[in-house]
Amino acid sequence: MPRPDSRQKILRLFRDRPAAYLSGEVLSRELGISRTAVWKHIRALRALGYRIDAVTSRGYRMLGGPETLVADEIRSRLATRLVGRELVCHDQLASTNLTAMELGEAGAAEGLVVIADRQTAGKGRLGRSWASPGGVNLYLSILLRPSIPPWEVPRLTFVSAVAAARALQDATGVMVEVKWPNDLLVKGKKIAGLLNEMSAESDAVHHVVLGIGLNINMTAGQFPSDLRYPATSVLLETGSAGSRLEVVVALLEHFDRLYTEFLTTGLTPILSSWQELFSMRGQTVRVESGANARIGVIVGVDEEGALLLRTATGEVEKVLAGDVLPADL
Ligand code: BT5
Repeated sequence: MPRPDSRQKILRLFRDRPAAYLSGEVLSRELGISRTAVWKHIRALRALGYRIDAVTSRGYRMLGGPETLVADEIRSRLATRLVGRELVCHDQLASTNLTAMELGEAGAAEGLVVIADRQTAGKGRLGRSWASPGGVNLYLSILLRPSIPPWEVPRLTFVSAVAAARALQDATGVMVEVKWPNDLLVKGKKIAGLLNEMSAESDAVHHVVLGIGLNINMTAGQFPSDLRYPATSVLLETGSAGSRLEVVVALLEHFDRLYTEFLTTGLTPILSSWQELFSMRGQTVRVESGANARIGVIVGVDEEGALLLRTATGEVEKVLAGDVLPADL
């Protein structure tokens, strides 16, 4: 079983001899472990995003550490109309949604993107929390000022879900499914969560913040032990590190196009893309909405994005908000 402290020693040896090749033999002698164990550590470090070159007969060479997200670098890659024209990256925030809501209150422009390397109080829905360790995942929020009534704001979740699904597919090859209303899943495990928040009066929206959390290089040990739902990351699904930079660029570009489409044509085309990623029809589930829980079979999603559930009475109920859980939970 490879030990993490050996990993630290390997990193130190690479740091002491930048650009040099270190043979498997030297590493195994310095660490007092077998060459197979050295290789396992190299594989584990690569999985964490370290770029390590291996050349037969010469050994290993460190090319660079895990990516840091830098605002200028992201912006220079973006060809968006609106989203990310203003973009800030922080090492640490309590929650990107909280910061984006505050900036929205202070008058920041539509399209502002707030990114954090780690969150100390990452938010899920309904007061739940979002595990947000540093260096591995994407935590970002997009500030929008759409001219739509407050009751249509939940529709924007479909825009971010489709954008995030396409970004994961393009940048990492991971194919996702959507779970109503705000999750992306890979083989039934949650890889991303979405959280909309808004500031509005009874019939006018001041601003909306769409929060997107994508698990890119999170390892099994970094997930909380009390997850409501099984979870995964790109690393766990593919065995290799995903590029946060490539995912964020793809995400903002897809989002920019889909949001423009939403404003000009409405929800229909986006919802039909979303429906193609939705495979829960026919499943018997338990839907919790506040204190209210009902069991039923998923019939589909209507044209406004409400979940249609056939309950034991045979009636089809329309659910506007809630959590979908396996029926036996
Ligand atoms: C969500 O809530 O899925 C919305 C998550 C939104 C996170 C983003 S990150 C950027 C932005 N800034 C924020 O502060 N938030 C947004 P919900 O459906 O309530 O799911 C939360 C539940 O998912 C928790 O109660 C855990 O059981 C589980 N969970 C927590 N962290 C997770 C993670 N990293 N991956 C998968 N599941 C997680």
